[in-house]
Amino acid sequence: MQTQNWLLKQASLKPNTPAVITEKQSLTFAQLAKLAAKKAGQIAQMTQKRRVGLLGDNSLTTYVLALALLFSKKTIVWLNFRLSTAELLAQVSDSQLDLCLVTDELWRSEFTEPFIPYSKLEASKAPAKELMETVELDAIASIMYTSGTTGQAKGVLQSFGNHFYSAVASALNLGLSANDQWLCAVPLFHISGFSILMRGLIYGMTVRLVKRFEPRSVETLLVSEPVTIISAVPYMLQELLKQHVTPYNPKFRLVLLGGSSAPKELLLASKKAQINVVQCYGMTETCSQVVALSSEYALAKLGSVGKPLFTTQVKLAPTTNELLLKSPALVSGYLNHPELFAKKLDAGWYHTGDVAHFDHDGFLYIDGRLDEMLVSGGENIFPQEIEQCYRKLPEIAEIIVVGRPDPIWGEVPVAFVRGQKLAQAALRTYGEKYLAHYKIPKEFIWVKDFPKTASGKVKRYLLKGSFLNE
Ligand code: S0N
Ligand code: MG
Ligand code: MG
Repeated sequence: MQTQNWLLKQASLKPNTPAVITEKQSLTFAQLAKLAAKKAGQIAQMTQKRRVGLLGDNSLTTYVLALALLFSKKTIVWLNFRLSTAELLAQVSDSQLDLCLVTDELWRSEFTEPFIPYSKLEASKAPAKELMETVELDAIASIMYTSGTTGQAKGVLQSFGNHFYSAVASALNLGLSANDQWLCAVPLFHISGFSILMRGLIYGMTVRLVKRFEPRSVETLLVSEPVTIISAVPYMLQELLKQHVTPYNPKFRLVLLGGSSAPKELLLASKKAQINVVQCYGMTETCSQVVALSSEYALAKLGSVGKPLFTTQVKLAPTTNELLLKSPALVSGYLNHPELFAKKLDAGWYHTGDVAHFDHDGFLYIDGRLDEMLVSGGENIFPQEIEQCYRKLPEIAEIIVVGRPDPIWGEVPVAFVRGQKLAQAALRTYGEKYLAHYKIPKEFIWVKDFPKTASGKVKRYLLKGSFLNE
């Protein structure tokens, strides 16, 4: 199935409407289409391949490059700039990139081909390339990597159709007005951020883009600009609340809060500050939210993530209570690993790995995970990945990583280790070579032995539970 090119469509319907506003610049849909065509020409001169990597911050250039790729028959491979170079190289290799565009400010001395700084692309004199007239809904628009229990990151294949249905479901849920303006302070390389770009195109809505999340400048924008919605993870809302004094602008409607479970105190504090919060639940594999709690129920159903959006079906697996879902926004697979995705599907029902329950009114509550995943500041962390990395050290005989509750990040990884004692700093330095900063255990705790089951499996819950008595 085809639709018209969303960017060209908005450029013809609303040529003079601001499509994206940054701290320094504002571009209409018509201007954005023209710039995207210019970048598409420059990119075409550098690679024939379908997949192109983007390692960018939330700058206007990243935004334009994303559109150039989307609408010139390329697939964006989004890369997280907080990852280590080793992790990035593994993703570049998995997606077989021969071009990966990097914001100059994020350039690392160890980068060689296929990494190219934005400035080098900009210097190219290639002619503009006409953007595609139509988009195939089944075509892969973007790839985002997620880790898992295997310790190996997998590229999630997000189609245009997945993004389209996701945007439509969000609009049906949150309502949409001609005045809406969505503030994007979440990273474009996560679906929380990229889905805002997609919604902007599909709704013809202005997106206000901020380069990095700085609580003070975001607060200023919420107060003084006609922003109506902001997407946030709990860490961000908490930081915003810390210095919230002036009411947000009168058009402000809501904070769309997702990425992990939200502490009840945070929801109560938001209510007290008269900030409307819509809690939501979604993942990279569902191209953003698939379940959401409308703000009228925010207090009555405190802690619930709400009800499935219009196009989503959910149910619980018998005995495990794992949340299963179906949605047209659910992706069709992982790059190079169809078998890993197939394992998560059962008669079309996707196994989320989240354990959940419904209350008598049909509201959904997430109770935990079936696997060991933890979430730090909106970043998913799989202990197995960290354990595999540290197990390579000859001094470490056994290591188990668990999440410890943290007042700032929600949870942080902490390691229990058996073996020859090493300095905390040396262990951190070792980890930095291989892992993103936020994955490196905040503390290494030396133990003589691990609590184990009769079959020799470590009782992780006991290690996790040890933090509760602190
Ligand atoms: C929270 C963020 C912004 C924090 O980053 P910040 O402040 O820019 O940090 P830096 O200045 O780079 O570094 C300062 C120190 O902090 C450490 N650090 C940074 N991030 C983390 C982290 N996550 N955990 C622990 N530590 C962190 C740095 O290492 C540095 O340390 P020192 O000082 O020691 O050097 C940033 O982490 C961030 O952007 N997080 C959000 C990511 C996100 O968006 N996650 C959501 C992913 N999920 C989804 O996309 C699916 C759900 C979804 O779609 C959704 C989610 C939310 C809202 C809406 C939706 C939707 O459905 O639409
Ligand atoms: Mg910062
Ligand atoms: Mg070892």
